[in-house]
Amino acid sequence: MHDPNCLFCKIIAGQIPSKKVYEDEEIFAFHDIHPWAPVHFLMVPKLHIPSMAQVTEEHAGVLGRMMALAPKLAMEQGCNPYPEGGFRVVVNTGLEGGQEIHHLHIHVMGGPRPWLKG
Ligand code: DGP
Repeated sequence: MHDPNCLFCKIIAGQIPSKKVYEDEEIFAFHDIHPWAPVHFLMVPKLHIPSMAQVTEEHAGVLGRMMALAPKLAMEQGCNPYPEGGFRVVVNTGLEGGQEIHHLHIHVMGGPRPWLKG
């Protein structure tokens, strides 16, 4: 289901360009336009779900697949292996949760941070 007014639906449809990281029948991943970390990409369900607040049991499959895929994509994008390396997974939800784009997305952020080395 596509929301014609949704920025991320337009990115999924290719109507707005993005740097694609991954795509399958249910999931799209692309680089964040304002990265907060050396590696920062977003994973979205192709289904337009506005936020985590609307998630129900019927979405468990796709959300589970997104979480299972995140480590593989993080490594492919340049995150270092656990435990010295790693990444953060963040889902901002609603105004008070810092959400700006109302299409559910997982931020995956990590990568080499020289200031952490002792
Ligand atoms: P959030 O605050 O959780 O809703 O984060 C939205 C993120 O989406 C933010 O980090 C910047 C990113 N973003 C906004 N517009 C675009 C865009 O047009 N293209 C890409 N690639 N990312 C975008």
